Amino acid sequence: MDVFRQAVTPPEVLFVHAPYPGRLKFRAVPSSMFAAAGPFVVANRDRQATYLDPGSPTPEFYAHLESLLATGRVRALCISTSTAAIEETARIAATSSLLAPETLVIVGGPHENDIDNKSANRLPGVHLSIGGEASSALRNLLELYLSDNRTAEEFVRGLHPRNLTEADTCGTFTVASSCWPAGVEFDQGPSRFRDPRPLLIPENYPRFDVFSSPATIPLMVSRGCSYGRCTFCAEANRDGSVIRTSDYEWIARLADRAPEAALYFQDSIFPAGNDSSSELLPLLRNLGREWGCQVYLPTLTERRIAELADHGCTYLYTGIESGAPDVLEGIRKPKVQPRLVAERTRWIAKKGPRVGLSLMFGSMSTNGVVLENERSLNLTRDLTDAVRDTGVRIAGFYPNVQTVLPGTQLARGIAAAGQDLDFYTMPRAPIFDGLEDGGVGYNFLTVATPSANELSLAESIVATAKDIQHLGVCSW
Ligand code: B12
Repeated sequence: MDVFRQAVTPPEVLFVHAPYPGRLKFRAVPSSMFAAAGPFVVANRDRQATYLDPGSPTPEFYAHLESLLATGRVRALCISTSTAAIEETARIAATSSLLAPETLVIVGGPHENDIDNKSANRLPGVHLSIGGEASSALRNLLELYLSDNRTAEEFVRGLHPRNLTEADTCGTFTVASSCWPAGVEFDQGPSRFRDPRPLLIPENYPRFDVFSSPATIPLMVSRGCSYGRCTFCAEANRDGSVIRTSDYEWIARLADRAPEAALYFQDSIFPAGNDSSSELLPLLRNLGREWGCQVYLPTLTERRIAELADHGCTYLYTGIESGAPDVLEGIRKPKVQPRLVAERTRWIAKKGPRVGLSLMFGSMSTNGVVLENERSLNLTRDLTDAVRDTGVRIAGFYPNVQTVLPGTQLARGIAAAGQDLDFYTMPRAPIFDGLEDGGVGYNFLTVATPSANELSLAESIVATAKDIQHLGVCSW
């Protein structure tokens, strides 16, 4: 595990985690970018590669970026972006082509994974974009480019898809080039880099205030989502689920790097199963740290809760979304019924871990019809009261507004219903700025011109969210 350092002086290869243009509630470690950069950075220790993770698109960030690019010393700029940050990505790429036209600009990350219309074909100044299991392709592209004397423009014009298969790439990924009409898909066999252990770690870990520890190490032991049916999430469409079955020893080494840190497993659903019980949990208990993970309530039995708590788990995070059965049905999470949520939180209450509960307001059916109404809002309020009545220790309720993301059933359904969503312009609904996943992107107010009813529903959502949130939000 190498330390990945933040950029102070201009590096040869600069990684940037594109900033979120709303009020970002969680900062953490930009783990997508760390995963993408790992193979290149570790195999090229003699080359200078550093990163920027500004969090928000502040003037200071852009001034720093400009000062690095203007030196002409940055040969490649690699941007990791979510869909929410896509306009900032466009700005970063445009800044680079203005100040450093010879710099190669590559884009990747969650947006590129899920979008059909690839970034290199849409954003001026982006030479290449890579989606999917991108890290080996990124390493090879960077190595090819850095060992070449041509400018970025010449390199990209001379690049042919077959150059990528000649190199030592692995995994399933897409590459799009500003010089090719569309993205090309590659399946280079099993990826060596699907192993969730990190190759790179940050200089410092942030604090996550659901834990009393001064720092928290975010990590994953699986890829993909084992439930994978929610209409609003694209994770099911990715790699499926891979679990390290026999080797968790790296977690102890990772924990040694930050002796006071808690551990937070940010897997979509923390994996259960024999190797988790016989290997991972004992290892975590032996570490003696606070730790937490994300769970899916319908599969969380009383025995499993006891097992997690007995092995030192102090925090469980889960999405309970709504108290209305028709909303739960419409987003394809029908099992997360209020009765089940109350039962499971009662079980958790008996064992002691704290819970973080995510709510999703303003849900739409897959053809874009708004399912939320005053009645469903009241049911959600009742649900949160029922949870409180169980006596479970609540770290926070996290209210979100449902945001349409590329690659989801929701996005496909809305497109099939005739609504054109362009995931390169992010509409704003400032009324939702205070929510977790809030004012940026397509939601029921921004997919089409909202009706008077929808505007008043938005106000009721904000009022309900404020009521529920009274316990305060914890943050990284
Ligand atoms: C940890 C996490 C965070 C962290 C770190 C962000 C990050 N992406 O690194 C924090 C807390 C900051 C965060 C914030 C947000 N997040 Co988040 N987050 C995650 C989470 C749980 C894990 C990410 C991860 O490490 N995955 C594992 C790695 C290995 O996979 P990967 O991310 O796909 O990365 C691979 C490729 O994308 C590629 N790649 C990544 N970067 C780059 C860069 C280049 C140049 C290249 C070529 C390739 C490349 O290589 C990697 C290895 O193959 C994912 C869900 C998930 N399970 O993935 C959501 C997820 C990425 N987040 C999501 C969202 C919506 C957000 C927020 C908008 C929420 C909000 N409103 O605040 C913000 C956006 C912040 C921002 N600046 O844009 C969505 C993104 C969907 C989308 N299409 O954009 C996801 C997918 C959750 C979901 N299913 O909805 N998040």
